Amino acid sequence: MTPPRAAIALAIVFVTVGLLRSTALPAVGITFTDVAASAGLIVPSVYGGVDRKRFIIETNGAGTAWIDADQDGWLDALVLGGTRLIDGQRADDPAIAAAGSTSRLYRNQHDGTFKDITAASGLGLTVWASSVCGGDYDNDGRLDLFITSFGRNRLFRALANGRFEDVSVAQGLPADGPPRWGSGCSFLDFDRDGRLDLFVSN
Ligand SMILES: [Ca+2]
Ligand SMILES: [Ca+2]
Ligand SMILES: [Ca+2]
Repeated sequence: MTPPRAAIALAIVFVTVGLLRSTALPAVGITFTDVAASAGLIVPSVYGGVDRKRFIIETNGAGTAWIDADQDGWLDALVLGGTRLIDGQRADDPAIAAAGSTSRLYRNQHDGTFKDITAASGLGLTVWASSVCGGDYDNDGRLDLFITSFGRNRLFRALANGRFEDVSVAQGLPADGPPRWGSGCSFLDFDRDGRLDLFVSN
């Protein structure tokens, strides 16, 4: 169906105004500097083969999140990671997990640097992690985390001691069956009952 002339004219006006606005914006004078090394955020993330990637899952990489994991008012960094396949096979290489390559949680030390607290946090997963979303699903005032992966997803409840506990099974989330590829996720109170619900895309 051909769009009416009035609609085309209106679209041209919007595009023109948009172009004028985009060219008229003043320079903000902000530059970004890579401070990862001085901040202590330089551990490489493993995600699939180094020289060759055979499957789509190896090519995507994983997400990160700024969360105040220890509730001290300073944002901490959660960097998700993946793993690697045995050469020529579809099985995960156990050497990756054995070498301690995991998702990592870094505590903000209030001076521009971060300390790796993965081991104490309970978030040291060696899986094909994909994305993370945060929400206080049990209304205890502490931000809980949901991490999606290829294989199965996990719900982590924040404990008072700064650790996160995997409560996926206890909360009725699927823990077996054929593997699925959890991609994005979001906590939302879709029925407005005051308790966060969970949306997961696959
Ligand atoms: Ca913090
Ligand atoms: Ca909570
Ligand atoms: Ca709800």
